[in-house]
Amino acid sequence: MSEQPLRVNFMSMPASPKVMFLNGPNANLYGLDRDGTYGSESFEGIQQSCLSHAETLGITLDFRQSNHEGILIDWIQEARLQHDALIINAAGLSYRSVPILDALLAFEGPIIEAHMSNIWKREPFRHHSMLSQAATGVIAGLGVIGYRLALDATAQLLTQQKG
Ligand code: DHK
Repeated sequence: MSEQPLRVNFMSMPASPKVMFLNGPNANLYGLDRDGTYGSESFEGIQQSCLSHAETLGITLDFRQSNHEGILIDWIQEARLQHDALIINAAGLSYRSVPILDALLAFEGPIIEAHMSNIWKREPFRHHSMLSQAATGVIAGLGVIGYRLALDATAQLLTQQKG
C-alpha cells in the first residue's frame, strides 16, 4: 500500500497560525542518557526538528521548556491570548498538577498532550495524566516522531476549525 502524503489545506488555515509547544521539568536533560527512556537526541535537537517541521506546515512555533510549574502556567495563560493551539508535555507534572489542568481548561483552541515515552508501559503512577481531561488528543510512546505528529495533528485541527 502506498503511503498517503499529509494533506493540509493551507488556504483555510489562519495565516501562519501560532502554536505554543510547552515542555515541562527535566525535558532539558533528554539525550544525556543514551540508553534511557527518552532516546539519544538532545533537547536542542528535538527543538530544532520541531521548528523545521513546523515551518513546512506553515506554523509559527513557540517551543519552550521550564522546570517550574508556575512558569508553565504563565505560558499557558499567555497562549490563551496569543496562540491558536497548544502542544504540551508537562512531564512529571502531568500526574498531579490541578493548576496546569485549570490553565489548560481555560484555553479555547486545540490542545495536544504529548509524551515521549509510552506512559502506560511504565510505572503505575504514570498511567493517569490529569491533563488528558483538557486535551483534544494524546500522543505517547513515539519519541520525537510523536512530537512531529502532534504538529501535523495541530495543523489539521486548525484547518478543520477554520473550514
Ligand atoms: C516525560 C517525563 O519527564 C516523565 O516525568 C513522564 C514524560 C513521561 C514523557 O514520556 O515524555 O512520566
